[in-house]
Amino acid sequence: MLLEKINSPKDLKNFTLPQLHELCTEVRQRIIEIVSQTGGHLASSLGTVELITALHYCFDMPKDKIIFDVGHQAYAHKILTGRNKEFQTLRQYKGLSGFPSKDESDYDIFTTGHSSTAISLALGLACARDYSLSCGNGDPFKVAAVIGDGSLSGGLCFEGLNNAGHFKKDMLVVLNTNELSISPNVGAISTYLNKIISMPVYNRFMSSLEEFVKSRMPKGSRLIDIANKFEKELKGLFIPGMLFEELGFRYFGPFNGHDLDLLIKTLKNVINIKGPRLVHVVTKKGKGYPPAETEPVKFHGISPFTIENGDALSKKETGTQKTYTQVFSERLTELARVDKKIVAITAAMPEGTGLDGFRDKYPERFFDVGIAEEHAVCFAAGLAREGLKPVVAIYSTFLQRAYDQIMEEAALQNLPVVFAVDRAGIVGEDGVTHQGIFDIIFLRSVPNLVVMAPKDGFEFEAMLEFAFNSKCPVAIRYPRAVIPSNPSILKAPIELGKAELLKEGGDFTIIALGSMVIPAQEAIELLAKEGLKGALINARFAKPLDNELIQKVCAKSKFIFTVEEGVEDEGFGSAVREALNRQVFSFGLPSAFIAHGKRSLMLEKFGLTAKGIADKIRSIYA
Ligand SMILES: Cc1ncc(C[n+]2csc(CCOP(=O)(O)OP(=O)(O)O)c2C)c(N)n1
Repeated sequence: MLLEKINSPKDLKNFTLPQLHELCTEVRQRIIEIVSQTGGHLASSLGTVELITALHYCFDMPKDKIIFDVGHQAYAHKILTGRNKEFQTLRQYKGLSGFPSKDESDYDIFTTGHSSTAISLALGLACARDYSLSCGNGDPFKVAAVIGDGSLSGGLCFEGLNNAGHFKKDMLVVLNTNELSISPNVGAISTYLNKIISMPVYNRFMSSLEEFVKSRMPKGSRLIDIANKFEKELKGLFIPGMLFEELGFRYFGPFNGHDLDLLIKTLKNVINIKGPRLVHVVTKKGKGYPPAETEPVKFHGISPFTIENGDALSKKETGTQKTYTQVFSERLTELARVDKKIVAITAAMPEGTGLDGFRDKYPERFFDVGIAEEHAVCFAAGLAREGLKPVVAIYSTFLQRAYDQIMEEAALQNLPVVFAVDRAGIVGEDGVTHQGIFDIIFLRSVPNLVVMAPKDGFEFEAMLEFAFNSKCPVAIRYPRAVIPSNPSILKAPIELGKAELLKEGGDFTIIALGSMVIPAQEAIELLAKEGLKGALINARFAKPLDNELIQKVCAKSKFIFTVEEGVEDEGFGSAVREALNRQVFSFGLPSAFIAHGKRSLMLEKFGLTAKGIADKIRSIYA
């Protein structure tokens, strides 16, 4: 096995081209083997094996710096940078992260996971390098950003490109196009890239022209100047808009991103050219594993599967119970059948958010805006201003990006935009960049915005209906989990700012939010067996709080506890403490970046289970 000889990318440099080909085959097999056991971003990582091998062959990492946008496509990078042995721990608790992680390796320049950041990060590195060099410090190094066509739909990329073209620093952008984001890529830029890809004539023609002129004409010949001018004119003719060239980049491509020899030859040449350069490669998502090539959307992020046929290994985890996302998907589609004003928006996540069902039923009322959360919220505000009822479904972690738009365009205008905040809480294997644990904190500071969290499926459906009938922006946060199988039998209708008293009386009161209501209920049952009697309030609203009920119930309690699946500092517990102006013990997650691991395991670790909550309460009594 050649792979066993690789301890760092330096070892690649001694390989012959045929050996590098063999290495790519081994890397690809290793990725398939391990991801079939751990789950992960298979299709994207299979698509970049040759590209990453070529980059490591031509660059001198870690002195040179390569940043992978999002980082979900970088498994080959992990394998080639000394992490092959640990690769089997991918995405497991205390194992390798599924994304680049600065704490894991010197070869991971940044911890990444949110898209469209690589160009700006690379430009920052390039500017810092040049400044240091101008002060007589540091060594020169090369900088590259590797970015997919999906990620290029994010506005941040264009802020980076705009700036990079202006600063004219030496840096390389490698644009990897495969016509897919998670699902088919959308937008005018995507259409533009596809046009370039379908015009291979241009590049072949240009390189033949260049070779012809250089080989036949004496150096400095006026003909070379004329040819250069001619090249510019031709580009204008053949590449619509010449987008990247006009932005100040030298454009090279499109190249077959699986042709290792061509990639190495191209990168070797392009690396030494000055200024901002963009190499455009075309790859196939899932390359080399037929089930992933055929179904790249399914294999973008996949749970453990059988290698022979690509079938999921087991449905044990979810059984027959529905997830919150499924309930959202079904209920929304049903509500939209009756209410024709309901429209739905996703930022490139139709499958993940469950909006694919809505898309298939009501394509004219569905909008995939690309990986553009800020735009998604602004766009929703525009729709709401004209009387439609938009729901924007975005994962909690990605909603962070749209904070200003929630504040200015939705809340300040008091527009009835519904925010379906999926993956709120511990997300599990995706880990540190994807935890949805900050939304209660950042949403509770937004005036006019109502923030809710359901404890079960019934409540979730009722909250959705309530949200669409509201006159203000409403956020509903819900976890990456199945609906609890033992919902409360109480089914009070949803009223603005009204909590639900699930259990009266007792020595203490727990006020629980959303996913923590059922564990709190079970904790109360556990403690009751030991003679500790407590009341339970299902808060329903993180904002506005039901001050009246909370004050009334807590007045009789010795101890008050809050439980939330979010960061406890400044979160829901703090809101209750502020409202009561007395001691409140809040249980939640630490104010920290929490690494990957199964959701159930992490909840247990942080004491957010029935037993954990009971233990915490017992310790306060002790
Ligand atoms: C801000 C943000 N929104 C959404 C996502 C979820 N996401 C991860 S990868 C991806 C698609 C990326 O597509 P592309 O860059 O083309 O890479 P490919 O997987 O096709 O290789 C999306 C939407 C994210 N990581 N960051």
